[in-house]
Amino acid sequence: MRKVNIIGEPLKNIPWQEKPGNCNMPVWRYAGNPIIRRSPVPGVSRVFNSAVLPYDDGFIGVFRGEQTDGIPFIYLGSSKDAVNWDINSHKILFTDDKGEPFMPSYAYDPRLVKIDEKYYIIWCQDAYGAAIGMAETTDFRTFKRIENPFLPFNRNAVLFPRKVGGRYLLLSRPSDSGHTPFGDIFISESKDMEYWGHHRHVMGKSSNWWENVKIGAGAAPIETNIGWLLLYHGVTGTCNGYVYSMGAAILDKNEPSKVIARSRRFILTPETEYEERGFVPNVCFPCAALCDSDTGRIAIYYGCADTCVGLAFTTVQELCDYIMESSVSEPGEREEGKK
Ligand code: BMA
Repeated sequence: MRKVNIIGEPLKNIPWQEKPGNCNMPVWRYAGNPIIRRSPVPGVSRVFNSAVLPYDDGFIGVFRGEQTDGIPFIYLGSSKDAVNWDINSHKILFTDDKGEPFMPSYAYDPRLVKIDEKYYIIWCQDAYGAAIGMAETTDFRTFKRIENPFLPFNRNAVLFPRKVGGRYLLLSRPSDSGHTPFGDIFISESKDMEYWGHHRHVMGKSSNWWENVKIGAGAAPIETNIGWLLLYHGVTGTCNGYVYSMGAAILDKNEPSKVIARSRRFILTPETEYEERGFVPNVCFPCAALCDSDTGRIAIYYGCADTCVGLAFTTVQELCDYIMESSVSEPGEREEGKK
């Protein structure tokens, strides 16, 4: 198999555990999971689909917190080791560009991406229907909302960590206002992070049974020498409801609407008690990944059963080998995605 490297910064203090000898999957769980359990702060009953990044000499994160009135918001958290987290008991105060409070009525499934010296939070909120919200910060003290990129209905948006061809890139998943029984991943471009266009189809639900209902982008794509490594969720339907597994694909480096390879098999599926049992059973929902370019290690953060946060590990080589071994292309995937 071809040698695969992460293109990016080293991260010496990435959390890590070696793969257990009895594991035959490319992704393995942290033995101390879940890393965030129920009711971590007063007023919040569950923290799950959440995103983290290195910051100063430790880590910072944005956490989906389900308040005790059932409404989700985004909370800030920090950690020295990316495993043990202190989560603020106040939700993040978003402002408009004059510094006045500008809060959505709810906010969930945040992603966190650093581009140059700015950090962007991207989430789902109400804007006359389920839509994508966005804010920027440089210091994690003030959080300025920027224009919502799209009309409703849309969810699961995540930025690429750098411009490609001089444009910011955003993956998203057009949806409906409910539990969306369909959904493909699209990519859009912007010169200024305000006006978005050149929308292209990246990939859709597939003929693989574990992802035959809908898919949605998870972590910010990871740059490698062979393309962008995308972690996403794939959903199937059962007589007891949806099951969310994790999938992975490699997108073309310069034209990421083209899929180079896509794993036919899931990389992680609900198996443990904290993934199979909770507020919504059978959900593994990735929202972030830390990576170390020196060792190729990747630490994946994922929501478990809409109840808690799990951590899992892989290496870029092992995951890309797994993707390429079983790669399938659905019709049109290798194309630009323009009609
Ligand atoms: C999706 C989103 C996620 C959630 C998942 C499973 O539609 O709302 O936040 O984890 O459903 O309930």
